[in-house]
Amino acid sequence: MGIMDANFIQRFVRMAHDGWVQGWHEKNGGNLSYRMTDEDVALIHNYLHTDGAWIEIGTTVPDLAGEFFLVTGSGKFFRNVMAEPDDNICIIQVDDSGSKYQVQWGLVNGGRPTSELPSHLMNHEVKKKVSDGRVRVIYHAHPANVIAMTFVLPLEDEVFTRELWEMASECSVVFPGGVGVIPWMVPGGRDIAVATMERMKRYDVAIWAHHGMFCAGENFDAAFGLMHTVEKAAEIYVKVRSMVPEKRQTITPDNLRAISDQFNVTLPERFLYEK
Ligand code: 2HA
Ligand code: ZN
Repeated sequence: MGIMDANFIQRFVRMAHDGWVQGWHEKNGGNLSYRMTDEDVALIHNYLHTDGAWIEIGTTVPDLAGEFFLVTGSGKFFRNVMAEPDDNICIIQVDDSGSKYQVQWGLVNGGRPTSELPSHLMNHEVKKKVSDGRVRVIYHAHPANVIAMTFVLPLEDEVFTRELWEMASECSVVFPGGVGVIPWMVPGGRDIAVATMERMKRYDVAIWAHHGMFCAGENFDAAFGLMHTVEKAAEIYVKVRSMVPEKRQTITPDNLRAISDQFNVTLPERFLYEK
């Protein structure tokens, strides 16, 4: 078996390509990470090199000590992941203190893991905890319609959640917990990582104003599907607002309550306010 035959690598590569095809990854935009299972590690163990440097993460993630992640590379293009995976993605391990990482496979022509590694790992740490270990995928993309919304709406969780839920019947079922919104911040560092991690305690979606979106999922399909659903709702929002200043009719709070009964999801009342 070659390392590229491993199912988790194939799914990672396919998702990166799917995101590129959607138009969410201009140039080196966006990044993807997957927290590997013990079985994944055992499967590809012979391909790992443990002689590289241990490098500061830029934050500490003690609850991820010793864990392995498959991640995209900094400055690498999603467009190239499928053609040359070992040049564009890598496997890293977090050290015992949770403050450093080592590249153990990939990035064969040099480079580093994603510039958003602090956000990815802090999101993984909090999601691992609140999901009892089920959430394994963190995905960051630059979808245009969600970004456009952050120029016209107040940057409040309640406002974004409600507008997105109103845009299609499936939305409140796909992200019943709602979405978090973060004001514009400098990308790449610990501050934006902390702000994102705070939202991820509650939500599976964090929108970065004038930048993009983070989604968390138990597997690749869940994380990609969430990104896709939120961005589709945002696209409908942009189309509606492009046609008329105000909606003529919409999905009402009572309609949303009826959906929650039918589909057995709990929609927090704070999103169902009267306008
Ligand atoms: O270039 O998306 O946020 C990668 C990014 C940084
Ligand atoms: Zn970005």
